[in-house]
Amino acid sequence: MKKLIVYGDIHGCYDEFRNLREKIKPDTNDIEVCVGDTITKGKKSIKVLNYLIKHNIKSVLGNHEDKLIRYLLHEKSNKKNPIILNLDEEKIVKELQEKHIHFLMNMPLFFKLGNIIILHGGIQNSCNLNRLKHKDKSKILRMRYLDKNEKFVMYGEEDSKSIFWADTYNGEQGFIIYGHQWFKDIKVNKYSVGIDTGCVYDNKLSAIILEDNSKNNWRIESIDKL
Ligand SMILES: [Mn+2]
Repeated sequence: MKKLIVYGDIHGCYDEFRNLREKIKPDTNDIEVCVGDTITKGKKSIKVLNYLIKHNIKSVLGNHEDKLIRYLLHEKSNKKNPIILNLDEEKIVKELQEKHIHFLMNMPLFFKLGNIIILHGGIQNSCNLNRLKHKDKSKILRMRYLDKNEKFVMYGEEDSKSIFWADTYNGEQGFIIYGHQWFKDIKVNKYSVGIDTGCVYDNKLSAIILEDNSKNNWRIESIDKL
């Protein structure tokens, strides 16, 4: 039986990622995908990229990969780069080889397998993945909270009336597996599962394993932060 294995935000936590994958023991015909934010914050971002490339593990785009890609694209122009990197990001950019850049630049915004969708942040009910508007990309990468009119709330501007996107998602685009917002334990809703369990914030790294690509038959494996 073929499995779909989706890993939560790795954020450079290479050792935990390897341990988690060795615990799951994927078969050669299983499909493995990351929810994005594979790099930055943790100490071993380049090692994570090397491992993903070597083992043919895919990833959708996260906001942290997106930032580095936008930085690299600006560097090619003659104008002053508007993207400001922190020290960790600067170090990563210096160590990036051609194969890493190719891997990052080819990360899709979402990955669809039947009725299952893997994306980094979240989605509004008004959004159609087959007809994306200009601003949808940035929102899909960064979505956490919506206001009472289901409009995007900027990071840090949420209040007691804000609604986490997955708590109001109607399932119309499919069953969504996502990361970006971390929880102590995975967040399960009727039409979604959030699998970022904050490894880089000293909690744990989790993966969801779906048998036969079915949203009705899944389990979680986790590894605590070392
Ligand atoms: Mn993120």
